Amino acid sequence: MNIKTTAAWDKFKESDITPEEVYQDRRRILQQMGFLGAGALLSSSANAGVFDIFSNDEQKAAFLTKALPFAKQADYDHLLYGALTPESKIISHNNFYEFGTSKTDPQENAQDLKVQPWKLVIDGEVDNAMTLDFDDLLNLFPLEERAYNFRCVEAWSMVIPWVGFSLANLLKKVGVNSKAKYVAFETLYDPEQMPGQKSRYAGGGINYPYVEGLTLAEAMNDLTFLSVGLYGKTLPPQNGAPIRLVVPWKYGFKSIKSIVRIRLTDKQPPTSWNQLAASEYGFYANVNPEVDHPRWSQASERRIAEGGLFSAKRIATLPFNGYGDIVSDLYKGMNLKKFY
Ligand SMILES: Nc1nc2c(c(=O)[nH]1)N[C@H]1C(S)=C(S)[C@@H](COP(=O)(O)O)O[C@H]1N2
Ligand SMILES: [Mo]
Repeated sequence: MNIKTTAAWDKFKESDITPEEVYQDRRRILQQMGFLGAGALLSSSANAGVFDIFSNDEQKAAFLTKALPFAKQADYDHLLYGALTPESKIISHNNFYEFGTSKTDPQENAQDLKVQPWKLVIDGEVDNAMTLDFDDLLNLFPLEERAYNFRCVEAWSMVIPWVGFSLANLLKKVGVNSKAKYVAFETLYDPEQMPGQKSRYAGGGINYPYVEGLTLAEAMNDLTFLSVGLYGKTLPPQNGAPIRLVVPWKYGFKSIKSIVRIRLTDKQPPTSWNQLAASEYGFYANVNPEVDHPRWSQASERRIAEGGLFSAKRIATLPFNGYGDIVSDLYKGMNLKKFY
Protein backbone atom coordinates (compact mmCIF):
# COMPACT_ATOMS: atom_id res chain seq x y z
CA MET A 1 0.00 0.00 0.00
CA ASN A 2 1.31 3.36 -1.00
CA ILE A 3 0.08 5.88 1.52
CA LYS A 4 0.77 9.51 0.88
CA THR A 5 1.39 11.47 4.04
CA THR A 6 0.66 15.14 3.89
CA ALA A 7 1.19 17.55 6.74
CA ALA A 8 -2.55 17.85 7.14
CA TRP A 9 -2.97 14.17 7.77
CA ASP A 10 0.21 13.34 9.65
CA LYS A 11 -1.65 12.61 12.84
CA PHE A 12 -3.20 9.55 11.27
CA LYS A 13 -1.17 6.38 11.18
CA GLU A 14 -1.24 3.68 8.56
CA SER A 15 -2.48 1.31 11.26
CA ASP A 16 -5.67 3.38 11.41
CA ILE A 17 -6.65 2.17 7.99
CA THR A 18 -9.30 -0.50 7.90
CA PRO A 19 -9.33 -2.58 4.74
CA GLU A 20 -12.66 -3.75 3.45
CA GLU A 21 -12.10 -7.33 4.68
CA VAL A 22 -11.48 -6.16 8.22
CA TYR A 23 -14.49 -3.91 7.94
CA GLN A 24 -16.71 -6.77 6.77
CA ASP A 25 -15.47 -8.92 9.60
CA ARG A 26 -16.23 -6.15 12.08
CA ARG A 27 -19.76 -5.94 10.71
CA ARG A 28 -20.13 -9.71 11.11
CA ILE A 29 -18.99 -9.51 14.72
CA LEU A 30 -21.29 -6.57 15.44
CA GLN A 31 -24.15 -8.51 13.95
CA GLN A 32 -23.41 -11.55 16.07
CA MET A 33 -23.41 -9.29 19.09
CA GLY A 34 -26.84 -8.04 18.05
CA PHE A 35 -25.80 -4.53 17.02
CA LEU A 36 -26.68 -4.90 13.36
CA GLY A 37 -30.01 -5.94 11.89
CA ALA A 38 -30.52 -9.08 9.85
CA GLY A 39 -30.13 -7.23 6.59
CA ALA A 40 -26.73 -5.92 7.52
CA LEU A 41 -24.66 -8.77 6.19
CA LEU A 42 -25.48 -8.40 2.56
CA SER A 43 -21.99 -7.93 1.33
CA SER A 44 -19.78 -10.40 -0.37
CA SER A 45 -16.36 -9.35 -1.53
CA ALA A 46 -16.49 -12.47 -3.69
CA ASN A 47 -18.92 -10.63 -5.96
CA ALA A 48 -16.19 -8.26 -6.93
CA GLY A 49 -13.46 -10.74 -7.84
CA VAL A 50 -14.07 -11.86 -11.38
CA PHE A 51 -15.53 -8.58 -12.53
CA ASP A 52 -12.56 -6.65 -11.24
CA ILE A 53 -10.09 -8.51 -13.41
CA PHE A 54 -11.29 -6.44 -16.33
CA SER A 55 -11.40 -3.08 -14.64
CA ASN A 56 -8.38 -0.91 -14.17
CA ASP A 57 -9.24 0.65 -10.86
CA GLU A 58 -5.95 -0.15 -9.19
CA GLN A 59 -5.42 1.97 -6.11
CA LYS A 60 -3.11 4.90 -6.58
CA ALA A 61 -1.08 6.89 -4.10
CA ALA A 62 -4.09 7.60 -2.03
CA PHE A 63 -5.41 10.36 0.07
CA LEU A 64 -5.12 9.14 3.64
CA THR A 65 -8.37 8.01 5.21
CA LYS A 66 -8.83 7.47 8.92
CA ALA A 67 -10.90 4.86 10.74
CA LEU A 68 -13.97 6.42 12.35
CA PRO A 69 -15.81 5.36 15.47
CA PHE A 70 -19.52 4.80 14.86
CA ALA A 71 -22.50 3.04 16.32
CA LYS A 72 -25.49 1.54 14.62
CA GLN A 73 -28.42 3.80 15.44
CA ALA A 74 -31.39 4.21 13.12
CA ASP A 75 -31.51 0.99 11.12
CA TYR A 76 -32.53 1.14 7.47
CA ASP A 77 -30.76 -2.04 6.37
CA HIS A 78 -34.08 -3.81 5.74
CA LEU A 79 -34.70 -1.37 2.87
CA LEU A 80 -31.53 -2.33 1.00
CA TYR A 81 -32.08 -4.33 -2.15
CA GLY A 82 -28.71 -5.84 -2.91
CA ALA A 83 -25.27 -6.52 -1.52
CA LEU A 84 -22.97 -3.76 -0.38
CA THR A 85 -21.02 -2.56 -3.41
CA PRO A 86 -17.29 -3.32 -3.02
CA GLU A 87 -15.32 -0.37 -1.70
CA SER A 88 -12.99 -0.49 -4.72
CA LYS A 89 -15.97 0.38 -6.98
CA ILE A 90 -17.44 3.05 -4.72
CA ILE A 91 -14.16 4.98 -4.78
CA SER A 92 -13.34 4.51 -8.48
CA HIS A 93 -16.67 5.03 -10.29
CA ASN A 94 -17.64 8.59 -9.39
CA ASN A 95 -19.39 11.70 -10.57
CA PHE A 96 -17.55 14.79 -9.31
CA TYR A 97 -17.32 17.12 -12.29
CA GLU A 98 -15.01 19.53 -10.46
CA PHE A 99 -12.36 16.85 -11.08
CA GLY A 100 -13.38 15.86 -14.60
CA THR A 101 -16.40 14.39 -16.35
CA SER A 102 -15.43 10.74 -16.79
CA LYS A 103 -16.16 8.20 -14.05
CA THR A 104 -12.48 7.55 -13.31
CA ASP A 105 -11.39 11.22 -13.33
CA PRO A 106 -12.29 12.00 -9.70
CA GLN A 107 -10.18 9.19 -8.27
CA GLU A 108 -7.37 10.20 -10.56
CA ASN A 109 -7.48 13.96 -9.99
CA ALA A 110 -8.84 14.51 -6.49
CA GLN A 111 -6.22 12.85 -4.31
CA ASP A 112 -4.55 16.14 -3.33
CA LEU A 113 -7.75 17.88 -2.20
CA LYS A 114 -6.94 19.69 1.02
CA VAL A 115 -9.61 19.05 3.65
CA GLN A 116 -7.73 20.46 6.63
CA PRO A 117 -8.37 23.21 7.43
CA TRP A 118 -12.01 23.14 6.32
CA LYS A 119 -14.81 25.56 7.05
CA LEU A 120 -18.50 24.74 6.83
CA VAL A 121 -20.74 27.77 7.36
CA ILE A 122 -24.38 27.28 8.41
CA ASP A 123 -26.29 30.54 8.14
CA GLY A 124 -29.34 32.30 6.73
CA GLU A 125 -32.66 31.90 8.54
CA VAL A 126 -31.23 30.41 11.73
CA ASP A 127 -31.02 31.52 15.35
CA ASN A 128 -27.32 30.79 15.73
CA ALA A 129 -25.21 30.90 12.58
CA MET A 130 -22.18 28.67 12.94
CA THR A 131 -18.88 27.82 11.31
CA LEU A 132 -17.67 24.28 11.79
CA ASP A 133 -14.05 23.23 11.27
CA PHE A 134 -12.75 19.83 10.20
CA ASP A 135 -12.66 18.39 13.73
CA ASP A 136 -16.21 19.58 14.42
CA LEU A 137 -17.45 17.62 11.42
CA LEU A 138 -16.19 14.38 12.95
CA ASN A 139 -16.85 15.16 16.60
CA LEU A 140 -19.89 17.39 17.05
CA PHE A 141 -22.43 14.58 16.65
CA PRO A 142 -22.28 10.85 17.40
CA LEU A 143 -21.45 9.12 14.13
CA GLU A 144 -23.61 6.33 12.88
CA GLU A 145 -23.41 3.96 9.97
CA ARG A 146 -26.14 4.03 7.35
CA ALA A 147 -26.07 1.64 4.42
CA TYR A 148 -28.26 3.17 1.70
CA ASN A 149 -29.34 2.34 -1.84
CA PHE A 150 -27.73 4.94 -4.10
CA ARG A 151 -29.23 5.64 -7.54
CA CYS A 152 -27.71 7.99 -10.11
CA VAL A 153 -30.00 9.66 -12.64
CA GLU A 154 -27.82 7.96 -15.29
CA ALA A 155 -29.47 4.66 -14.25
CA TRP A 156 -26.61 3.01 -12.40
CA SER A 157 -26.74 2.17 -8.72
CA MET A 158 -24.75 0.96 -5.75
CA VAL A 159 -25.31 0.10 -2.08
CA ILE A 160 -23.03 2.24 0.05
CA PRO A 161 -22.27 2.02 3.79
CA TRP A 162 -21.93 5.68 4.79
CA VAL A 163 -20.81 7.02 8.17
CA GLY A 164 -22.16 10.35 9.37
CA PHE A 165 -25.15 11.96 11.05
CA SER A 166 -28.63 13.18 10.18
CA LEU A 167 -28.74 16.70 8.76
CA ALA A 168 -31.64 17.28 11.20
CA ASN A 169 -29.17 17.07 14.13
CA LEU A 170 -27.22 19.98 12.70
CA LEU A 171 -30.35 21.99 11.84
CA LYS A 172 -31.63 21.55 15.40
CA LYS A 173 -28.31 22.77 16.72
CA VAL A 174 -28.35 26.01 14.72
CA GLY A 175 -32.07 26.56 15.37
CA VAL A 176 -34.08 27.03 12.19
CA ASN A 177 -36.30 30.14 12.38
CA SER A 178 -39.89 30.47 11.15
CA LYS A 179 -38.94 32.11 7.82
CA ALA A 180 -36.90 29.11 6.68
CA LYS A 181 -38.57 26.99 4.00
CA TYR A 182 -35.60 25.59 2.05
CA VAL A 183 -32.02 24.53 2.64
CA ALA A 184 -29.35 25.53 0.11
CA PHE A 185 -25.99 23.75 -0.14
CA GLU A 186 -22.77 24.82 -1.80
CA THR A 187 -19.58 22.93 -2.74
CA LEU A 188 -16.08 24.35 -2.35
CA TYR A 189 -15.07 26.76 -5.11
CA ASP A 190 -11.32 26.54 -5.66
CA PRO A 191 -10.26 26.27 -9.32
CA GLU A 192 -6.62 25.80 -8.26
CA GLN A 193 -7.59 22.52 -6.62
CA MET A 194 -10.54 21.65 -8.81
CA PRO A 195 -9.49 21.71 -12.47
CA GLY A 196 -13.08 21.29 -13.68
CA GLN A 197 -13.87 24.76 -12.33
CA LYS A 198 -11.32 26.42 -14.61
CA SER A 199 -13.61 26.38 -17.64
CA ARG A 200 -17.20 25.52 -18.45
CA TYR A 201 -15.88 22.93 -20.91
CA ALA A 202 -13.60 21.12 -18.44
CA GLY A 203 -16.36 21.05 -15.86
CA GLY A 204 -19.15 19.69 -18.03
CA GLY A 205 -20.96 22.99 -18.48
CA ILE A 206 -21.80 23.53 -14.83
CA ASN A 207 -21.67 27.07 -13.50
CA TYR A 208 -19.55 26.58 -10.35
CA PRO A 209 -19.76 26.41 -7.41
CA TYR A 210 -22.02 23.35 -7.55
CA VAL A 211 -25.19 24.12 -5.62
CA GLU A 212 -28.11 22.01 -4.44
CA GLY A 213 -31.23 22.39 -2.34
CA LEU A 214 -33.98 20.66 -0.39
CA THR A 215 -37.26 21.73 1.13
CA LEU A 216 -37.04 22.13 4.89
CA ALA A 217 -39.28 19.08 5.38
CA GLU A 218 -36.97 16.98 3.20
CA ALA A 219 -33.95 18.29 5.05
CA MET A 220 -35.48 17.46 8.43
CA ASN A 221 -36.35 13.87 7.46
CA ASP A 222 -34.22 11.44 9.43
CA LEU A 223 -33.02 9.72 6.23
CA THR A 224 -31.29 12.90 5.04
CA PHE A 225 -27.70 12.33 5.98
CA LEU A 226 -24.45 14.25 6.15
CA SER A 227 -21.74 11.73 5.40
CA VAL A 228 -18.19 12.10 6.66
CA GLY A 229 -17.14 8.56 5.81
CA LEU A 230 -17.74 5.29 4.04
CA TYR A 231 -16.75 1.70 4.80
CA GLY A 232 -15.86 2.83 8.33
CA LYS A 233 -13.28 5.45 7.29
CA THR A 234 -13.26 9.16 6.49
CA LEU A 235 -14.41 9.96 2.95
CA PRO A 236 -11.90 9.89 0.13
CA PRO A 237 -11.93 13.15 -1.87
CA GLN A 238 -13.58 11.57 -4.91
CA ASN A 239 -16.63 10.76 -2.77
CA GLY A 240 -16.92 14.29 -1.39
CA ALA A 241 -14.48 14.71 1.52
CA PRO A 242 -14.68 15.96 4.14
CA ILE A 243 -18.49 16.16 4.24
CA ARG A 244 -21.23 15.49 1.66
CA LEU A 245 -24.97 15.16 1.59
CA VAL A 246 -26.72 11.82 1.00
CA VAL A 247 -30.44 11.85 0.13
CA PRO A 248 -31.11 8.20 -0.69
CA TRP A 249 -34.60 8.56 -2.17
CA LYS A 250 -33.42 11.13 -4.73
CA TYR A 251 -31.17 10.87 -7.77
CA GLY A 252 -27.49 11.07 -6.91
CA PHE A 253 -26.96 14.62 -8.18
CA LYS A 254 -28.87 15.94 -5.14
CA SER A 255 -26.15 14.42 -2.91
CA ILE A 256 -23.77 17.37 -3.12
CA LYS A 257 -20.12 16.85 -2.21
CA SER A 258 -17.40 18.72 -0.29
CA ILE A 259 -19.84 21.18 1.27
CA VAL A 260 -18.69 24.60 2.52
CA ARG A 261 -22.03 26.27 3.10
CA ILE A 262 -25.52 25.31 4.24
CA ARG A 263 -27.93 28.23 4.10
CA LEU A 264 -31.55 28.31 5.31
CA THR A 265 -33.69 30.38 2.95
CA ASP A 266 -37.29 31.42 2.37
CA LYS A 267 -37.10 30.81 -1.41
CA GLN A 268 -36.41 27.70 -3.44
CA PRO A 269 -32.67 27.82 -4.17
CA PRO A 270 -31.17 27.26 -7.64
CA THR A 271 -29.62 23.83 -8.24
CA SER A 272 -26.74 23.12 -10.62
CA TRP A 273 -28.17 20.40 -12.86
CA ASN A 274 -31.50 22.19 -13.09
CA GLN A 275 -29.73 25.36 -14.21
CA LEU A 276 -27.86 23.39 -16.85
CA ALA A 277 -30.83 21.45 -18.26
CA ALA A 278 -34.14 22.25 -16.58
CA SER A 279 -36.18 19.91 -18.78
CA GLU A 280 -34.00 16.94 -17.74
CA TYR A 281 -33.25 17.59 -14.06
CA GLY A 282 -35.85 18.97 -11.68
CA PHE A 283 -35.58 20.41 -8.20
CA TYR A 284 -37.20 17.37 -6.56
CA ALA A 285 -35.41 14.59 -8.46
CA ASN A 286 -37.15 11.83 -6.51
CA VAL A 287 -36.24 8.41 -7.87
CA ASN A 288 -39.27 7.41 -9.92
CA PRO A 289 -39.42 4.41 -12.30
CA GLU A 290 -42.56 5.87 -13.89
CA VAL A 291 -41.11 9.19 -14.94
CA ASP A 292 -38.46 8.70 -17.60
CA HIS A 293 -35.59 11.01 -18.28
CA PRO A 294 -36.25 12.65 -21.70
CA ARG A 295 -33.37 10.62 -23.16
CA TRP A 296 -33.62 7.29 -21.31
CA SER A 297 -35.87 5.08 -19.21
CA GLN A 298 -35.74 5.23 -15.42
CA ALA A 299 -37.62 1.92 -15.02
CA SER A 300 -34.47 -0.08 -14.29
CA GLU A 301 -30.88 0.42 -13.25
CA ARG A 302 -27.47 -1.16 -13.70
CA ARG A 303 -26.16 -2.42 -10.37
CA ILE A 304 -22.43 -1.66 -10.41
CA ALA A 305 -20.14 -4.68 -9.83
CA GLU A 306 -22.93 -7.25 -9.87
CA GLY A 307 -23.96 -9.61 -12.60
CA GLY A 308 -20.79 -10.97 -14.10
CA LEU A 309 -18.01 -10.26 -16.50
CA PHE A 310 -19.34 -8.13 -19.31
CA SER A 311 -22.58 -6.62 -18.09
CA ALA A 312 -23.67 -5.20 -14.79
CA LYS A 313 -26.91 -6.74 -13.52
CA ARG A 314 -30.10 -4.84 -14.48
CA ILE A 315 -32.64 -4.56 -11.71
CA ALA A 316 -36.00 -2.82 -11.42
CA THR A 317 -35.93 0.69 -9.99
CA LEU A 318 -38.19 1.23 -6.98
CA PRO A 319 -40.30 4.34 -6.31
CA PHE A 320 -38.36 6.66 -4.01
CA ASN A 321 -35.46 4.21 -4.42
CA GLY A 322 -37.08 1.86 -1.88
CA TYR A 323 -37.70 4.53 0.78
CA GLY A 324 -41.36 5.29 -0.06
CA ASP A 325 -42.69 4.14 3.34
CA ILE A 326 -40.58 6.81 4.99
CA VAL A 327 -40.83 9.74 2.56
CA SER A 328 -43.89 9.43 0.30
CA ASP A 329 -45.97 11.53 2.75
CA LEU A 330 -43.71 14.49 1.97
CA TYR A 331 -45.23 14.54 -1.53
CA LYS A 332 -48.86 13.73 -0.79
CA GLY A 333 -51.15 15.17 -3.46
CA MET A 334 -48.24 16.36 -5.56
CA ASN A 335 -48.05 15.61 -9.30
CA LEU A 336 -44.73 13.78 -9.45
CA LYS A 337 -44.62 13.98 -13.25
CA LYS A 338 -44.83 17.74 -13.09
CA PHE A 339 -42.55 18.14 -10.09
CA TYR A 340 -39.82 15.76 -11.28
N1 LIG B 1 -20.00 19.03 -6.01
C1 LIG B 1 -20.49 17.98 -6.68
N2 LIG B 1 -21.32 17.13 -6.06
C2 LIG B 1 -21.84 16.06 -6.74
C3 LIG B 1 -21.52 15.84 -8.11
C4 LIG B 1 -20.62 16.76 -8.73
O1 LIG B 1 -20.28 16.65 -9.93
N3 LIG B 1 -20.12 17.81 -7.99
N4 LIG B 1 -22.08 14.79 -8.79
C5 LIG B 1 -23.35 14.24 -8.26
C6 LIG B 1 -23.77 13.03 -8.92
S1 LIG B 1 -24.42 13.16 -10.47
C7 LIG B 1 -23.74 11.81 -8.29
S2 LIG B 1 -24.38 10.41 -9.01
C8 LIG B 1 -23.09 11.67 -6.96
C9 LIG B 1 -22.02 10.60 -7.06
O2 LIG B 1 -21.50 10.30 -5.78
P1 LIG B 1 -20.34 9.21 -5.68
O3 LIG B 1 -19.27 9.58 -6.65
O4 LIG B 1 -19.88 9.27 -4.25
O5 LIG B 1 -20.97 7.89 -6.03
O6 LIG B 1 -22.51 12.88 -6.49
C10 LIG B 1 -23.27 14.04 -6.74
N5 LIG B 1 -22.66 15.18 -6.08
MO1 LIG C 1 -25.59 11.20 -10.81
